[in-house]
Amino acid sequence: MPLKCGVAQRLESGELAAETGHWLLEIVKRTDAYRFVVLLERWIGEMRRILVTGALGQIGSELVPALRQRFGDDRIIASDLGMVPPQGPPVRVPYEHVDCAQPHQILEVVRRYNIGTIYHLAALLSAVAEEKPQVAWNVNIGGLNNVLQVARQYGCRVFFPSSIGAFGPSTPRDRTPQVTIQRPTTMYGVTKVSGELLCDYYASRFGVDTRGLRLPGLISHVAPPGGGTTDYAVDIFHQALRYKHYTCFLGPSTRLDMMYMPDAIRAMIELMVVDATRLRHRNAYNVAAMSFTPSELAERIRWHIPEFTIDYCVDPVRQAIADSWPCSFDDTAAREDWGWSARFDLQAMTADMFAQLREKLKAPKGELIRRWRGCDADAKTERDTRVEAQGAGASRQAQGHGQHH
Ligand code: NAD
Ligand code: AKB
Repeated sequence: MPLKCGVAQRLESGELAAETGHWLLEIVKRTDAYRFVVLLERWIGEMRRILVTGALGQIGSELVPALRQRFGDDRIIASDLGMVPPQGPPVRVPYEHVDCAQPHQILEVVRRYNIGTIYHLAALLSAVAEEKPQVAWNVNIGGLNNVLQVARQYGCRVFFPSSIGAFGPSTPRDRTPQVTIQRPTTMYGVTKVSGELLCDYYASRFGVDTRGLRLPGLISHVAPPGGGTTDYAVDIFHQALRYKHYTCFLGPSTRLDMMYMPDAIRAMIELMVVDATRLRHRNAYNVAAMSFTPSELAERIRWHIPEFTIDYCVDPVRQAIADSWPCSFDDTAAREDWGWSARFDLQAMTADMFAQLREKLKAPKGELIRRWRGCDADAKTERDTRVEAQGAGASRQAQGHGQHH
């Protein structure tokens, strides 16, 4: 049975007052005993393992190796819908099947591995969520609620990835402030705002250490995106290398906030290790890196592939989603509170994407897939099966919609 944490937080939130009596709480808080509890708890927390849900997705495929590098292989438990653990040489990450819609599965893994921190990535992205709003609600909010319940019970810290999708058409679109109007018009956005609020609620009501980021669209070369509105900014690189041409499903002047994956991964880990007293906003911090339109990205791609061409076949569903999202974030709060600063702008990201993808094209196929997944080839097959099971096949349908016209 793992040692139950969260004593300091439960003291802070007043939850323990009922159990201990207010007079005892006051004595503890006024003496070194309180400081001791906080330090002991931090130490215990650092010893406990880290669970990543939705670990086979675009973010998880890079977050898991980054966490492994920082905290050690055996401290990171990857989980996703796939039943089969990643195979192949070498299996360095423990892997578990965890469907976040099933509370007992989360509970069992948290208990068995003595989990102290959960990076909760499992979700349906914007385009898929619009195709399957009911499933999206169940996974994005039901799953988060289950994770928070277990976190409360076992004193786990929780990372929640919100998104530019948490905003809507009535939000200021340029330099979107940290605190502003949040009236999204998509199911994805509804689940992201609700998720931010739910995490805040668990922090203030039950003392769960929840933290979150509002991530822009992410560009990466390790794993493919999972069915979002910003996926074009990844697809375009692959098509540029293969065909020197891309048909974009968003219009040429659709400006969106974007970020390169290495910056996003660093932001997640930095936020989770910073001293909680520095955080004025928990759920969730705006983080920004770059902002561009498809035609500006195409222009930058021509620096590397001069003959590259782009045309447009707008997908009305994803265009409407993009038109309701911010063009750029104001991330002053993240900079001030925990020293956030992006390292990749459009120029640096484009150069690195081409360097990485060209390197991969040289690699033998098996090696390529292994690197692409960050662990092994079988995981990809497994993920594909699972994505279809989730109804995320709609993602591919949505992705293909614009590209094959
Ligand atoms: P993804 O679609 O690539 O991966 C999500 C993973 O969750 C998949 O591997 C899927 O199998 C898994 N999953 C789905 N339902 C599940 C369930 N019931 N139980 C367990 N696992 C389940 O998504 P991603 O891009 O890696 O995004 C991860 C998180 O970050 C999501 O919450 C997303 O909203 C958020 N986010 C992503 C971006 C981005 O551009 N990628 C931007 C902002 C926020
Ligand atoms: C999506 O487009 O759905 C995601 C996101 C920005 O949240 N990439």
